[in-house]
Amino acid sequence: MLVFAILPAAVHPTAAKADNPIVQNVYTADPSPLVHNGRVYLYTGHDEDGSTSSFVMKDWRVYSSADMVNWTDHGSPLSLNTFSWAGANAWAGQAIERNGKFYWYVPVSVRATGAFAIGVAVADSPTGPFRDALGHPLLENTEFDPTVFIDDEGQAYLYWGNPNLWYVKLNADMTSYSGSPTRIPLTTAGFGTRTGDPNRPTLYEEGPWVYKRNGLYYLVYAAKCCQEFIAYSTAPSPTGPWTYRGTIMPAQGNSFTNHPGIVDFKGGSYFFYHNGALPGGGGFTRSVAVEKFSYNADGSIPTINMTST
Ligand code: FUB
Repeated sequence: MLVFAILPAAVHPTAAKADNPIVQNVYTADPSPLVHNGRVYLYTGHDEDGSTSSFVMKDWRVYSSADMVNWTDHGSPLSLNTFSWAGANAWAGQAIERNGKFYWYVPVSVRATGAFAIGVAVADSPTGPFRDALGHPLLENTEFDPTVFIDDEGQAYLYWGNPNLWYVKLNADMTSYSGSPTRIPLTTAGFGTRTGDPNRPTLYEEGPWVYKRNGLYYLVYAAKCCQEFIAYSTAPSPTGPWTYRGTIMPAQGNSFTNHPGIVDFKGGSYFFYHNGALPGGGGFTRSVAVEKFSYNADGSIPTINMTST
């Protein structure tokens, strides 16, 4: 049975106070926070109730907060139905704002082939409604988990991938790209050492999240399935070279995946992740949570533990 702590904004304009997990009336996964106009918008995936042996994900959801305590539910402004070419698997995406428009990059399976592709939806508001920006996939290379980052001079980058890690430069329209996708070298210096799997010598697994802080580029990701922990690497440029920096969140809780998102908001730094902490929760019925943290003086990220598992 689920606990109803966050109430639909349309029904209850005054949102309820939320502890971890942030969302307690549906299962949510793969958090992607965005700070805009004094609010944090939290974009999530949605695990269907009762999934016990595979991901059953058909839509994405949006929540927002002005204080990181009270959250408003904005419903589901994006689903597989938004993309006429999509078949299944509304997996982990990220939304970003540019020039007053909101672009939401999401991985889905192409109905005709079953292979993963990355689509992009666009809206005039952070809460939608979102429409398919292209009418076809932005990228088709069978891998998933897009993250998007716009550098100071305006160049946008899209990163994604499992088992590889890719990036491509997006054009200013945010719905096309230049050149071919580049595979980031997964070296042990860059992404740590994994033992026991000759096909995957480094810790990188999936779920990249890229941002810049004080001139340093951070790449945070889910490491070493399964059970995943969250690790990070840093670089002097958005294209590397990456240096492995260690664990942020150890493998904890009862979800075999985890998925990071980090923002600074109103003077604090916040680490979003997921676990299976709700009643009935587990690897396919996950819940998004958040922890406040402070960077160390040298810019490194401290160990962050889950406060509810
Ligand atoms: O939610 C489905 C998949 O599980 C995501 O794409 C991965 O990042 C993992 O969280």
